[in-house]
This record gives sequence, structure tokens and C-alpha cells, in this order.
Amino acid sequence: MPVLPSTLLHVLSLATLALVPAQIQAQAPNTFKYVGLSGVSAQQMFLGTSNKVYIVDKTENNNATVNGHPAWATEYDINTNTFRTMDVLSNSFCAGGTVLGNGTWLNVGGNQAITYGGVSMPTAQQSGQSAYKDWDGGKAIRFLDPCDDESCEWLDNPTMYMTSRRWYPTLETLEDGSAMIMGGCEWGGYVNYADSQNNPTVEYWPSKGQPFTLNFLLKTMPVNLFPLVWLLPSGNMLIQAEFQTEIFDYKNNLEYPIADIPDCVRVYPASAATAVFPMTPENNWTATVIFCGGTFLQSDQWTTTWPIVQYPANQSCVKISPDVDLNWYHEDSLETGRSMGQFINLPDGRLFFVNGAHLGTAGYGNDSWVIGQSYADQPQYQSWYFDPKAVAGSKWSKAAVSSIPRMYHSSATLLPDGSVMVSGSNPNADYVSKESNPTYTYFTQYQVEIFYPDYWGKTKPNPTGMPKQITYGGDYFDITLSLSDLDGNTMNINATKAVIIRTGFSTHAMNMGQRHVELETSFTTQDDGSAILHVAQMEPNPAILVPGPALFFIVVNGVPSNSSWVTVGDGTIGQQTIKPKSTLPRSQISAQLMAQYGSSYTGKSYIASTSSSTQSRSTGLAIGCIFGFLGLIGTFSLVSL
Ligand SMILES: *[C@@H]1O[C@H](CO)[C@@H](O)[C@H](O)[C@H]1NC(C)=O
Ligand SMILES: *[C@@H]1O[C@H](CO)[C@@H](O)[C@H](O)[C@H]1NC(C)=O
Ligand SMILES: *[C@@H]1O[C@H](CO)[C@@H](O)[C@H](O)[C@H]1NC(C)=O
Ligand SMILES: *[C@@H]1O[C@H](CO)[C@@H](O)[C@H](O)[C@H]1NC(C)=O
Ligand SMILES: *[C@@H]1O[C@H](CO)[C@@H](O)[C@H](O)[C@H]1NC(C)=O
Ligand SMILES: *[C@@H]1O[C@H](CO)[C@@H](O)[C@H](O)[C@H]1NC(C)=O
Ligand SMILES: *[C@@H]1O[C@H](CO)[C@@H](O)[C@H](O)[C@H]1NC(C)=O
Ligand SMILES: [Cu+2]
Repeated sequence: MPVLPSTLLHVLSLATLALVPAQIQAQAPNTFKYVGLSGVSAQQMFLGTSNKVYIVDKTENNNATVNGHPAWATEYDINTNTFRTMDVLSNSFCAGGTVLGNGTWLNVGGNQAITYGGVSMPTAQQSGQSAYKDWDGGKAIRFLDPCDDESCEWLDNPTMYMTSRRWYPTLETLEDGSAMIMGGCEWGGYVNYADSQNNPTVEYWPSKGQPFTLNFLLKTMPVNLFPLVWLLPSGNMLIQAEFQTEIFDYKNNLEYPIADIPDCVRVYPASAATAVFPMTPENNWTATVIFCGGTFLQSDQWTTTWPIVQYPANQSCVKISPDVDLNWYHEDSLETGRSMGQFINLPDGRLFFVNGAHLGTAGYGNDSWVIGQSYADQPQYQSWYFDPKAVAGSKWSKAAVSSIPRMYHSSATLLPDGSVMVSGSNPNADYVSKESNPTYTYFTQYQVEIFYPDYWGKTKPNPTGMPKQITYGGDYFDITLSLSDLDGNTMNINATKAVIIRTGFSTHAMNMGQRHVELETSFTTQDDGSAILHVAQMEPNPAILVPGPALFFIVVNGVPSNSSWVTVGDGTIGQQTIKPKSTLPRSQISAQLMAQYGSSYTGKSYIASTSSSTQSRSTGLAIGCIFGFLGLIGTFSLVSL
């Protein structure tokens, strides 16, 4: 057998490599795939570790059991697609949640103990006497430190509860990694029908004293459950409920009303999809919040004496950037009006829009006009991409079509590999199956689906040097991308982004605390075709992205790597360490690459300059070349070796 020269072997193996993607991704891009069962219905869901998703339901007669009663919480393993039931003491019905700066998750509020059919237990039987063994969850704060070894459990201890009842509260993590807990009601209902029901107060965890009243929650009756709340980079809050909106300076307890939101009600139970656009160096990390869909109803129309389920949801999308402009602007509308749609920030900068229904709203009951018990009908199976950077008129494009109705009490979260987990749906007072209620249309859904975006099937970059911690300011760090990570073109390093995503706590068509932040970068190309991406730390401002766990992605030309699991900040609750803003080295293109590409860059001009790089591997003369004509921002130093 002839012996091939080693160089020829090398060439052959390179050729083979070029033909076979680094990772064979069996799943087709832009599709949903059924992967497993959640055990309990995913009314609430969040990514807790790089391999575990935590699911919390209301107390109900779920198929899965724990400690001799139906379970209403599970841990879902993304690798094995199996669940582990978890015991929760109290009724976590429509609870809110968030993750603190030290990685502990909170699940807050709920309703009284219930039994079969979701019927409340008598006041005297609120501590485990029901067939479901649930306790009153109205004041509950439940804690979880997620784990990969299946040892962690929810801590649900009445001695650690709040002082007031909150059903449908919103949580938002703050700059110091503590949580704000806002609003809710005492005993539930479709909306906050009476002042005596309303809990118009705010408190913190860890506690910063007695709850205080927020005037906004008095003014926005009766449509202010799960108020829509975002911490802004200015350190103020944007709060939206009913048609009203305000800026809340929570540090000084000052409320500034701004213009009403156009077109329709967006807050639960109208339940628009809502999220913050990517906050990037290009937009100076400005928060722009979008709202899509919802329901046009005046405050006196939130009554179940008329057939809500026949009323079409609204198509309108609006946005606001409250730190820089207090006006509302229209965005491209939905193709079909939708309530309970949900936005997931994708690593590539687009938003994924999924779940919900065209007719009716969130909620359920036994009114004469319901579908089974559902207040909504005509599930929307079509999911979409929304690209904030596309030109007006072309921001929406079709994603995949699911086969599962995702009605009231559905949820979704981004996963560490850039796919999206979708689950839940149960517009019923208790567990309902086709077998138990054959005349119903909408049953309790346990199916877990994964949505694989259209960047699936492309070769995933697999960079080295992915971080585990991100600080506020401080020294930049380096990530290395091989030529194949750069899709065979070193200059794709110029289209490479470093992105941090907080996936948030998903419930009721929103992901509390979800954020997408792009970090500043520069690069140095190397003669072997690889390149180093220099990545700045977070801006020295925790209000842009609060402390705590997050996902860190490298995105090459719109194709995300698998993420690394990072802690942003100190990993503690309290004042975070703030360092000076990172100073990045100037981007440099190696001499070889410059020679290779130079001739194709017709019209280029060179200027002599000295490299300002602290990373320069050059021992020779540094010459800068400006690609101004290419729209290149900044100056590249040509390094001659
Ligand atoms: C209910 O539980 C049984 C036993 O664990 C399991 O085989 C079945 O698939 C479950 N059904 C649903 C709908 O989850
Ligand atoms: C986070 O801080 C809270 C408040 O001090 C504490 O209860 C919790 O145990 C801490 N979590 C971790 C993982 O240290
Ligand atoms: C509605 O009817 C179902 C079936 O009869 C019952 O189990 C449930 O408790 C009722 N729900 C409400 C909110 O009254
Ligand atoms: C949405 O609301 C606006 C303003 O009330 C209204 O003009 C429009 O017709 C509504 N669209 C739908 C589909 O309900
Ligand atoms: C960017 O935002 C910060 C506040 O977060 C502000 O101080 C600064 O002036 C802004 N820069 C530009 C160029 O708008
Ligand atoms: C990404 O993660 C998945 C599993 O989560 C793994 O199978 C795959 O090999 C990883 N791909 C790369 C390029 O790291
Ligand atoms: C580098 O990126 C900038 C900004 O995205 C772009 O305008 C420019 O065309 C790119 N240059 C090259 C050589 O790819
Ligand atoms: Cu609910």
C-alpha cells in the first residue's frame, strides 16, 4: 500500500473536515420537536442550570405525584428529557418569580389551599387538610438553589412568608441583586374587581422594611394584576398596567405618569407579548420595550357577563425607550391579533414570538360562553421571528407551526444551546384530560416541545475561552475562534458578537427579568485563519443587566455557539463591585490576511499609525489601514510580522 506523504494526508483530512459540519445537528432548522413530558403543567418555568429547567404549576390533580399527593412542581432534565417531581408545600397558583444576585430563585405568592376542581378549602383548613395536601400560598416565598445532581428541593416555609397576600405579583431583580415584589390581589379573580381585593403595595426580598403603597396600583384598577415592570438602565422602573404607564424612581419613591399605551390593554388578562430589545453598544444599551397584541377593553368592560371568548385580540405592536424618549411608537403589527403571545430573546438579536390565542383572553371559569372552561379560543399555532433591526414593514417572518394549543398557563424559555423550550397550557380549574372531559377542546398539556430556530443546521461556532464570570467594568477577556468557527472566513470575526442573556422567569405570557445585552468587542486576526475576540466586561452599570446567573453566547454571523453559564457580578446580594469600563485593544488584521484580502478591498487607503493595542503580538512595524469606504467603524492596525 503506497504511503501518502503526511502533507497530502493533511490536505485530505482538511478537505474531509470542510465537507462535514463540525456538529451533525439531526433536528431540522425552524421546527418544533416533541421531546418529553413535564409531569406537571408548565404554568411557570425557568432555566435553573445549564441542564435543568424548573417547572411550577398551581396545585392540581396532576398525573405525577410526590410524597403521596399530586405534584405541582418538577425539575426537567434537558439531556434526558425526563422529570423529577419536587414537593412544594403551598398553592403556587399564578405566582411570580425571579433569580437573585446570588443565584437563589424566588417563587412568590399564590392562593389559598384548594381541593378537587380547584375549589377553595374552608378558612380553617388551609394547612394540608385538602386531598391535595396543599397549604395556603397567598403569602408564600418559595426558595430554590438549582442543582445538577437532583439533590435540591424547594424551601417553602411559612415562617419565611410575606406579611401580605399576593396572587399574581410581579418580581424584578434590582441592581443589588435583591428583588422587588409588586402588586397582586388577595383572593384572585379574572381581574382585581374590588379595592378590598387589591394589594397595591411593593416590598423587597430580602426585606427593606414594611410594604409601601404604589399610587399606580390604585389608579389602574381593575386591570393591574401581574403589572408589567422593567428596571431601566437609568435605574428607574417602567411600569405598565390598564392603559396607564409610569416611570417609578424606586430609590426616591417618586412616580412619574407618562402617556397611555396606544391601542389596547397589554397587561394580564389581555396579555400582550412583551420584551426588551437587545441592549447593545450600537444603541448605547438603551432599553426599548415592545408590546404586541392584547385586548381593547375599557376598565368597565372587564366583566364576564359578556362573551369575552368571542372577542378578537388586538394586532397592534408598540414600543417605547423610556430613558431617552417618553413617546410611544408603532411597530409592524401582528398578522393576526393575539392574546397570550410570548417573546423570547434569541441570541442572534431577534425575538421569537410563540403561544397564545386569537379570540378571548387569559383566564377560565364556568360562564355560559366558555369553551370547556377556557376564556380563549382559536389557538395560534404559527410562531414568528421579530427582527428589531429589519426595515419597517419586514420585521416579522414566519417561524415554525406547532401542533399543540398553547393557551392560558403556557410558558417558554431559551435554552443554553440557543433553542427554545415551550410547554404548559391548561385553561381549566383542575387537571383535565380528553378521557376525563371528552367534550372539552383544551386539555392540560404536559408535552414539552423544543423550537429549533433557523440557525440550526448551520455549523455552531465552538469557541475557546468562554467565561464563567462577568464583572461590571474591569479587564476585557479573550475568546479564540478557529477558522471553522468563523465559517471558513476569518473576517467573520467582524460579524461576531458576545451576548449575555438572562432567560427570566416565564409565566403568563412574559419572562420576568428577561434581558439580552451585547458586550463591546474588538479583535485580532491570526495568520492561521483563527481570530481572537477581545470582549469587554459588562458596562459598569448593574441596571443594564442585574447581577445573577445568565447565559453567555458567541454569535458568528447570526449563528450562536452553545452558551457558557456565567455569574454576572459578585455572586452575592448587596452592592456589587464596580470597576472602570473595560478598555479594548484596537482591532488588528494580520499582514497575511491583509495581503490576501487587500486586493479585493478596492479603493482602500493606508495610513501609518502605531498600534494602541496592549494585545499586539507584533514585533515589527505596525501600519493601520482604514476601511472607511466599507463602512468599517474604527481603524484596523496592519501588523507586519
Ligand atoms: C401518567 O403517569 C404514568 C405513570 O408514571 C405515565 O406512564 C403516563 O405517561 C403519564 N401520562 C401523562 C399524560 O403524563
Ligand atoms: C442568597 O441570599 C439569600 C439572602 O441572604 C439567602 O437566603 C440564600 O440562601 C442565598 N443563596 C445562596 C446560594 O447563597
Ligand atoms: C367549573 O366546573 C368544573 C366542572 O364541573 C368544576 O370542577 C370547577 O370547580 C368549576 N370551576 C369554577 C371556577 O367554578
Ligand atoms: C386594536 O385597537 C385599535 C385601537 O383601539 C383599533 O383601532 C383596532 O381596530 C384594534 N384591532 C383589533 C384587531 O382589534
Ligand atoms: C449612553 O447612555 C448613558 C446613560 O446610560 C449616558 O450617560 C450617555 O450620555 C449615553 N451616550 C450617548 C452617546 O448617548
Ligand atoms: C452544544 O451542546 C450540545 C448539547 O447541549 C452538544 O450535543 C453539542 O455537541 C454542543 N455543540 C458544540 C459545538 O459545542
Ligand atoms: C465590519 O463590520 C462593520 C459593522 O458591522 C461593517 O460595516 C463592515 O462592512 C464590516 N467589514 C468587513 C470587512 O467585513
Ligand atoms: Cu394564572
